[in-house]
Amino acid sequence: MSGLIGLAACQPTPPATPTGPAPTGPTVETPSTETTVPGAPTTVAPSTTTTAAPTTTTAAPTTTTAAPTTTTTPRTTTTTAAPTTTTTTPPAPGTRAGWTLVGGDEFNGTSVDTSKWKMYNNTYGDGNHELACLQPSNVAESGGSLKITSKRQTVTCPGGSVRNYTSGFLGSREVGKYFPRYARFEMRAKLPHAQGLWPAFWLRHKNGASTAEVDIMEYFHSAAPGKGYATLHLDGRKNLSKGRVGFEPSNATPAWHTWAVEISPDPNGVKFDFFMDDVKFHSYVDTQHNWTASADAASTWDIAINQAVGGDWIGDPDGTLGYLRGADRCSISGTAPGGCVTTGIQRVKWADPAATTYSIDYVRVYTR
Ligand SMILES: [Ca+2]
Repeated sequence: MSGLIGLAACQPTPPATPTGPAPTGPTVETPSTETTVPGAPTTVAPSTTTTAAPTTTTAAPTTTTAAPTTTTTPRTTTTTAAPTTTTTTPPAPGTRAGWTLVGGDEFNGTSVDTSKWKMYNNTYGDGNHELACLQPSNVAESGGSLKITSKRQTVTCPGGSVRNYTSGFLGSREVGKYFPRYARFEMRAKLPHAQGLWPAFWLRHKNGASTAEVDIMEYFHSAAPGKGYATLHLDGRKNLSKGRVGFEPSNATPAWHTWAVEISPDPNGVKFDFFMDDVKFHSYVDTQHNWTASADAASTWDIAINQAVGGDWIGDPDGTLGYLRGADRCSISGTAPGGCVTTGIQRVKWADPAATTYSIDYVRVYTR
């Protein structure tokens, strides 16, 4: 959740986030790497492929030979048995070969587990000029998933700021949940396609996001319709490395995709590998990593899951399509504010809550 704007210029004062700077937005520049995963974004991105076992039934030759006189050869029917079908039992949730599940949330309950997450009630994100008041009431857990729904409604947020939009944010640091430095962080989620909605899954260093931040998935619909970003901000080196990947057409009904980072020791430092649907689309080795010295290896990261509304990097949900008001420029290309390219950008559909909802099936943390 970081970007080009200097932190000093956009430090918010979130009541619930004493140590971390606000997410500071994306970049809309050409990313350092971009991976096209087969099938995306112009076709449905790869999902689980199930190959049905072939069922081969060879029709029996039916031979009836009339006897020359009164004897009839018995009717013979031969059926070749279908190949034996091997039924593979799906692995238990969270089972991953070579890894041990050490944390996360399946979100299969009926309310958010407040021993794992703090639901913000503030205007965290002011540093990016985001527009929403973040409220627990915009977060729900039901039907096997967590749902963060952004709404167009006017509320007075704690602190007195009146906002015309609401949304949700879950953080683990406020409840003391930190995770190992070297781990795999994975989410399965559906992302809404709309200008002004900015779903994200990211890690903040225990000493704050200004020390280190790992953006596992950010979706800037208006800047890169149908594509997700992974970005590193380490030791104050903003946008140190990033990659993006197409996950589905930007006018599609949102489908489930997995997003993950694997952080591992490397002979030259610390390695970050980013995956979408288990396809690696970005990798970077940080040879400096001063940030590793200032937190215990067993508890380096927190987890943040949120959906921002509006601001510098995603455009206003009800504003000019393709225009980033905060940055006063077009999100894709063109001449701001009225001549921006809008190809692939969808208008938010407030009347349909499903179209403004970021759904998360699970978050899992593994170590080797
Ligand atoms: Ca689930």
